[in-house]
Amino acid sequence: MVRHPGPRVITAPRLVATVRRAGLGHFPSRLRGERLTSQLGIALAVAFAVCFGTGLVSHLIQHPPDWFGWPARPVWLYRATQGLHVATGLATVPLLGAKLWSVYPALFRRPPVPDLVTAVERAGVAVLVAAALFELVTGVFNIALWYAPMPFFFPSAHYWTAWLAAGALLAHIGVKLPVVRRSLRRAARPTVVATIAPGLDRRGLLRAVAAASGLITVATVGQTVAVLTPVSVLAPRRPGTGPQGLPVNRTALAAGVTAAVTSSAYRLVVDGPAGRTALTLEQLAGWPQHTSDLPIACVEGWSGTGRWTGVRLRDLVTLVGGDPRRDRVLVESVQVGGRWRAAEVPRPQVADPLTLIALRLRGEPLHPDHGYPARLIAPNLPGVLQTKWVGRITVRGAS
Ligand SMILES: Nc1nc2c(c(=O)[nH]1)N[C@H]1C(S)=C(S)[C@@H](COP(=O)(O)O)O[C@H]1N2
Ligand SMILES: [Mo]
Repeated sequence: MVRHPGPRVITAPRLVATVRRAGLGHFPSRLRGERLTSQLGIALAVAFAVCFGTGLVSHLIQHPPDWFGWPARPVWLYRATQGLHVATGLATVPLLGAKLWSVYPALFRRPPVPDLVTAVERAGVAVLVAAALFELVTGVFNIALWYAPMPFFFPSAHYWTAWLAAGALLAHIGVKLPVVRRSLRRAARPTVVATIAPGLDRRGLLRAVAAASGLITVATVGQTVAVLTPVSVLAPRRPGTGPQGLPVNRTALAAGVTAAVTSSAYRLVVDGPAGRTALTLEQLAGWPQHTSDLPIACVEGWSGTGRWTGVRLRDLVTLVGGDPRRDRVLVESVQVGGRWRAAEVPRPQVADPLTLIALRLRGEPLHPDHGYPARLIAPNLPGVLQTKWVGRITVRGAS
């Protein structure tokens, strides 16, 4: 018969001796242990997997390889995946902090590197920690639109470091799986420390970490979940704020387009297999107008729905002899230079009746910062592909 071990009573001298033997003199917390580290590790692995998967989706939509297709419906899918990406990333901050706290005394173990295998494993952990911190910090900088501390192109650095973190994480899980299994199988053995006033226990710590993650989520997720907007005090961008009730990342002033879009010489040039046409605003407004309720969902995690009215993109494609179901369509801004001045619209979105070259938002002409006089709005696309201040549409036969 297996006897359940009773509570282990540790008297003061014994505790001191144990601590000395373990070389943990400066790290007296009783909370640390394999079980705590394992539980935090599992939570982190789940959060990381969700964050990695949703981030990968966002990357693939923006840089689609041949095998990748992204549907136009449901219209809110990208809003959900990217909201989740940013929310899980932010919720990970306290988890990662607690995990690092739970294991950092190992850095002071003597001898520091007992053997080659341990050395390799530690190097992997160092890569994992550095990559994870890099992802969190750069992600937060990007949400804050603070690019000064990032002397690199954020999306590329964030993307490639994610692969580094994923590889290091898989290796780490491979190494630690037996420890995790062992520590979770064994029933927690209650430890009573006679001389130290009982403070926070392991469960309490886990609850505190969960509460911190929850608090961060509630304080930020209102940037995309409208009902939580009032309590999301840390959300940098919120639906309902900004001109015509939608946030703005790049203003017309910042993009340097004001003169071009207010000029009477403005034309929307549509170029396709059957030739080229240049439409005035009046001509565009004379076309059949359609209305779509669609969100702008930024890679930064914020999103908001607008009621957009304008001309169907597929009608313009047909106008110049293109096939909306097969051709490739490039939508360009009048902007000179700038990262997001042009985007190729994925095929499902080109053909979708909801996809518009929008002229109006909530019944009014577009605000200059929302892309006056015309912008692309399409279902289930990242904001970066929803080109504002559109000046040219190019339709190329499917290659
Ligand atoms: N021409 C142009 N279009 C652009 C951008 C830009 O910098 N230039 N920014 C994009 C980004 S990152 C987002 S999230 C959406 C935001 O649209 P909004 O400002 O109308 O909310 O516009 C997109 N369209
Ligand atoms: Mo964006």
